[in-house]
Amino acid sequence: MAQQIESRSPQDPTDVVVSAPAATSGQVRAAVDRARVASREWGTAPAVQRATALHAAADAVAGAATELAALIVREVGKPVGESRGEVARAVAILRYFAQQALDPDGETYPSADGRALLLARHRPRGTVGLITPWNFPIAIPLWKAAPALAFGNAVVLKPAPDASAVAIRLEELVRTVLPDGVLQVVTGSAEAGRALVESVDAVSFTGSASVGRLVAVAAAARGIAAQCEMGGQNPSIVLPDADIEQTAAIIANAAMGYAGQKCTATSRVIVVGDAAPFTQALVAAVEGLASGDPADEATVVGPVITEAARARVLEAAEAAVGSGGRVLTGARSGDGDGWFVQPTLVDRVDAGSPIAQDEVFGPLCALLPATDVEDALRIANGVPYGLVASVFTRDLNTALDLAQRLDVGLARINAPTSGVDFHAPFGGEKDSSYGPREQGKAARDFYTSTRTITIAPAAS
Ligand code: UN1
Repeated sequence: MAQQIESRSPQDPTDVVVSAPAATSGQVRAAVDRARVASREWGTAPAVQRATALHAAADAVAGAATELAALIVREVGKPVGESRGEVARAVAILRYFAQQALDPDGETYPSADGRALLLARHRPRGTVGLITPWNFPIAIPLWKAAPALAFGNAVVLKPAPDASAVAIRLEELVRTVLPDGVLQVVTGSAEAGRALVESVDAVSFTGSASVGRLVAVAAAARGIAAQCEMGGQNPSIVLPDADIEQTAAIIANAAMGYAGQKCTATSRVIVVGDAAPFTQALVAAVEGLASGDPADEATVVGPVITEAARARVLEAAEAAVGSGGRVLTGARSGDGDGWFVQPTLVDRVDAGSPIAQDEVFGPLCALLPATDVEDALRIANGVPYGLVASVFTRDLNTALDLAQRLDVGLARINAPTSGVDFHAPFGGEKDSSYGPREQGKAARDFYTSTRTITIAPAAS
């Protein structure tokens, strides 16, 4: 019998949201073959046709916004306000890349003899494989698929098993407005992912650093382009002149919103100088966050995705305590039958300890003291990841200096680490990312290759 994948609601694990057969390698290859056939026409169709189709896809998603938000709440436990925001973001992404399909598709250059026409044109790569995580079940598939499609590629999407239902519904919605085979979803887990990397023309991945590395290596072995967005261990640096209440509120949300399950979540708060007043404000802000049923309008912190994820958060907190850390709040399971865990703050931890180095991917944040700005910078950069960092200060010179010297892809001054702008480049340094940036105008660099064309006059 074919293996099944099953996606359960994290707030009510008895609720099986979808159960579907896991795609075999053969089925994945068949989907890629179909996509390849479809890509020929799609890639050579007038750009305006692709733009129109992507606008129609945006309409289809917008038309189902309420239903999709409810499905996101149910399947991955994202609080309803954030789920609605994610669907709205997905619609905006589709419209943004629909327009980009009509942007200039290359550049001209002066030719050697001054008479010939020398130009470089962007062309699709062919069929792109997308491997996406469960935590942004519609925005991430679309911020990869929309540019891929806009620039003339066909797409085969393999979502994380825990987000299969949202991906299946997305495919149903956009299938009606796109040519056959241009966007296909294959549900499955590692075998399907491997088969995809083994058969597509380029692969874009978001997920853990360990799997991302495997994807990059497998892609390199085949000589195809890869783009991997992996983890983060994101710091927020709080300088003594920062507004304590406002900063505490922003960091509490960035660390604990959606139970910290974002690669952009704040995992370390580095406080320069006397940490006591800020620590007190942060504990109060975290304890003030509404947690519980993600379908409740007020909820900011819902459950974590699985039982194993909850165990990982509790174990990380315990390990921190074992090495001298102090729990300021949380470190316990939450109420209810789902995978709830209380937002957890720990201080007195060593900057080199696992809680301050690894990506736990849950509502867990470490407070670290720093003697001065240089010390804070050293701690902030002293991890294997480099996705995003925040600095809270009114001192423009220090802000500018840190924005230069933080080893990250996104530096944010007086703004949360989480919440990215789809129209600007996104990606990190070190173990956080591999390959070209996603989103904004940068997306084209990955989803296209260029052909340099010389047209010289024939002898008359
Ligand atoms: C956001 O913070 O708005 O998987 C997006 C992730 C990131 C996306 C974060 N790639 O969490």
